[in-house]
Amino acid sequence: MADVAHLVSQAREGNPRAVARLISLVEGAAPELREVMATLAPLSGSAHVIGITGSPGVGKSTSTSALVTAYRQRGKRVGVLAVDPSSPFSGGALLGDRVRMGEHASDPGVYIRSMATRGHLGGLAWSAPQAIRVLDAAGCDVVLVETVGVGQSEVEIAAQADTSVVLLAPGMGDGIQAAKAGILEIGDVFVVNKADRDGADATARELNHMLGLGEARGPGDWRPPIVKTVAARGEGTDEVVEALEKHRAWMEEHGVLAERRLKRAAQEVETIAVTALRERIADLHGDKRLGALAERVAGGSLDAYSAADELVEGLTGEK
Ligand SMILES: Nc1nc2c(ncn2[C@@H]2O[C@H](COP(=O)(O)OP(=O)(O)OP(=O)(O)O)[C@@H](O)[C@H]2O)c(=O)[nH]1
Ligand SMILES: [Mg+2]
Repeated sequence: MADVAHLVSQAREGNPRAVARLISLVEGAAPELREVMATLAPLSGSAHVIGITGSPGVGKSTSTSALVTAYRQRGKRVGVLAVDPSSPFSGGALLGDRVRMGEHASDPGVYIRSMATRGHLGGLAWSAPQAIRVLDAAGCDVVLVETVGVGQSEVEIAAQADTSVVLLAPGMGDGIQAAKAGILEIGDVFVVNKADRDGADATARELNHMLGLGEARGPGDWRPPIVKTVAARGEGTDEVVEALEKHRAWMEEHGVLAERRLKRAAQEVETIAVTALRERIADLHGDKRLGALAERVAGGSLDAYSAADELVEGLTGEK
């Protein structure tokens, strides 16, 4: 068994191996998981969690890397979590990310970690928040969560983040795609990357138009800004950081940050509880209680609903 208290204090001192070890423990649902989470609970909550999402190849990793540079210049410690819902591989950085994040590999103020969620019990909803909490407790001021994918995984990531950045690029038919996938609703900040290519202005205009078509905003409501970037050259990155800081300030001013985190906590507790219940229910085959109830239902002395109620009570009443 790992010495959790020792690992946590090392992680808070900035030891990258301790951080990596803690993430492995929570990700692999190790026996130490509960102790790790209990130790981290009072230590987390100060990081700004930023989700970065968008279609494959739009420039998420390049933008993430540029953001890391910008935040490091501002003296912030940064955690990066690259989540790939389609990959069964975890641990090291993905090959492409390793290349694009390479310049940060030796920076002690940056932690980079990739995470696969396929085949994970509870998937993204279960594993990402716990890894985020490790990075937060380890003293990261900013945690960038990059996720590739469409639809559900993007929406799930948005639910984990304080601020969601949606990336688009010109000439990918992204505008229409975004509207379809419900991405317009999750974006707090929109970035049109690859602005060195033709069509960036048109994409930004189209997006602006679509955002404007949404329901009327009241005074004090957040109007998601659209920032054009050339992430490959770091152009526009300062404006993105500015938009992110503004969004955080706006959330704090309007109580939205607390609201989002409360919602997230409720969802996390629910996911863990449902997973635990599902595990117990999956264990029921051959369970004596089920057998006895089944006999009564088959014999007509008990209806199936009452039997199910009894069974659920039996499952939740014990520890
Ligand atoms: N022209 C141009 N190319 C860019 C820019 N930013 C990124 N690219 C290139 O676009 C390609 C994809 O960039 P990535 O950062 O890997 O994109 P991604 O969204 O992380 O890709 P996946 O993780 O595979 O979904 C790479 O070849 C980048 O060099 C940009 O601003 N302009
Ligand atoms: Mg990437």
